[in-house]
Amino acid sequence: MKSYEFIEASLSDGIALIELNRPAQYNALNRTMVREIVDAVESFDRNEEVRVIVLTGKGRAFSAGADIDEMAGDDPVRLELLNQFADWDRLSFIKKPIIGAVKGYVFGGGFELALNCDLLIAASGTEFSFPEVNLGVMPGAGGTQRLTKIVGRTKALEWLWSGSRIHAETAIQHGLINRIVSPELLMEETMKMAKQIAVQAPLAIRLIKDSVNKAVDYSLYEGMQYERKNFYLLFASEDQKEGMTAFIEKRKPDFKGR
Ligand code: CO8
Repeated sequence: MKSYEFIEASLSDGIALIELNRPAQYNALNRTMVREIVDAVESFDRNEEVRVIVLTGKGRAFSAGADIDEMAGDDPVRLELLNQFADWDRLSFIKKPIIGAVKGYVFGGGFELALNCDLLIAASGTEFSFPEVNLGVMPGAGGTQRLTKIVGRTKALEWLWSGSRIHAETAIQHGLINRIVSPELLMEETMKMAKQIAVQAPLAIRLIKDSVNKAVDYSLYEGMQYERKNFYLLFASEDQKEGMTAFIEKRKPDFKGR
């Protein structure tokens, strides 16, 4: 397994684990760290052994956001030339499921990273916030867009303008997260969910993600046409034959991802 400076990556039983590893700074995201996260996610996405990717943070927080020390001296020309968001954009092309296991602070860029996960499990006590407004700026890695698409314009504006902390209980009411669990059980419950997905037919899991993501941007008609093509495509897979044969033969299917 490749080693990184600011994250740890490991793989066990088809489940890849990426841990943000800058706990003394609450996993504040510097640019190298973001590049490492994207590199690890992409290599797991290409690795045939991997069925699900889990993203979490070491220490007390998921992430307190972008590294303020690193960006405090930035100017627009430097930002344009750096083109740092090109790294973030690559996360939108990941085909496999990403489950975020979050706790403590999920702030700013850390919140944006969480919004790039497909499913989120939060430890009780987790707080989400876009505090950029307190620093005289705003989210830049998709926060205004992704948050609005999930919670709607009214709540998004309230949260983004106030910079206030949103508790896990509020986050779940607004569909931001899937589950709240006690902090001690965060990884156990996350792995349980990851395993449930990992045993399903990988191509079906992949094309479901692809189709659901299209629902966010497409009209209903375009989305339905897109879904249909993916449905037809799965009938070209060995796993469709295996899944339906296993049902008829009253046994468990053994999916291969082909
Ligand atoms: N950047 C850099 N260092 C940080 C950050 C951060 N975002 N957050 C915490 N740290 C560091 C502190 O400087 C401190 O370091 P040191 O011990 O060397 O002084 C250490 O982590 C511990 O922090 P605190 O002493 O402040 O700990 P507290 O428990 O008192 O407070 C908080 C914890 C509430 C999380 C507090 O640290 C805080 O408010 N942090 C800043 C949160 C914030 O404003 N985040 C938004 C940043 S802007 C952003 O994310 C823009 C996204 C743009 C695109 C994404 C590109 C990556």
